[in-house]
Amino acid sequence: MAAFALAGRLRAGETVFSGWCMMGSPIVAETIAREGFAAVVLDAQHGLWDTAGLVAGIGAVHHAGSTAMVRVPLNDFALVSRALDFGAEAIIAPMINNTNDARQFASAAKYPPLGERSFGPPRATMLQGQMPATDYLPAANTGTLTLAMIETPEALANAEAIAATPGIDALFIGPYDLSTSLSAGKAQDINAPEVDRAIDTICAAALKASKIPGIYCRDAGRALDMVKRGFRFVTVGSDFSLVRESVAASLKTLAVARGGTKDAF
Ligand code: 3PY
Ligand code: MG
Repeated sequence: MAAFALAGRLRAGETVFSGWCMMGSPIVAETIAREGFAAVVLDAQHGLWDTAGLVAGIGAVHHAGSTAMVRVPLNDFALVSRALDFGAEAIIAPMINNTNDARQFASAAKYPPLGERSFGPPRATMLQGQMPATDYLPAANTGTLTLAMIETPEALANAEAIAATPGIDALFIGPYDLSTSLSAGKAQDINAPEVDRAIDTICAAALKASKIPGIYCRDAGRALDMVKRGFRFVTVGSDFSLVRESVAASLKTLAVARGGTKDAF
C-alpha cells in the first residue's frame, strides 16, 4: 500500500467510500478492508476500541491494502497525534463547533508551521516507508488528513470559518447528532428538511474553502445519493449494522422457508 494514498486520491478530486468499525476488533476491520474499501474508520468515540486494539487494527487495515482512519473521542486531542503515530492516515474529530476547536484539532495533527504535532512516529514511518525526518514532516502534513465533524447548530453557523482554518482538510457531517441538536433533542430524523438543508450548506462551505466534503451514511443507497449532492468522502454503514442486518436477513430467509416466524427454529 503506497503511503498517504487516501490523501492523494482525495486531494486529486476523487470520491472515496470507507468502511466504519465500532466493534473494536482488528480482525473485523481487516475483513472489511479486504473486501475492497479504500479506507476504514476505527471509531474510538462511540466504538469499543482500546489503545492496543487501535495499534493492531491500524496495522491490519494497512496490511490489507486499505487506509486506516481513527475517529477520536470528544476533545481528545492527545489521541489525535497518538493515532497518527500509530500509522492512521486520517483523523476524524467530533463536535468541532468553532474556529478555536478547529485550531486545536489542526495543531495536534499537523507539524510546524501548520501546527504543533510532537515528533515521534516510529510505527507510522514503518508502515508508510522509512524516510528522514526532514522528508517525513512535510509529507505527513499533506499526506494525513484532518476531518472536522459538523454536527451542531453552532458548527453549522461556523462551517465556512471551520473549513477555512489552516490545517483542516475536510468537513465531515454527523447527520444523527446534527438531527438531534437541530431538533433540540426531539427527533433523530436524518431526512428532516432542516437536516437536509444543513447537509447542502455544509457541503458548500467545504467546497468554498477548497476542502473535502464528507458525510457518514448508514447504507450504500444513501452514500450514492450523497455523492450526487457533491460529497467526496463517504462512509457506508458500520460493522455492527452490517453484522446485524446480515444475520437478520438469514433468519428471515430461514423463517420464511419454515413457514413461520423466528420462533420456528
Ligand atoms: C453522527 O451522525 O452524529 C455521527 O457521529 C456518525 O457517526
Ligand atoms: Mg456524532
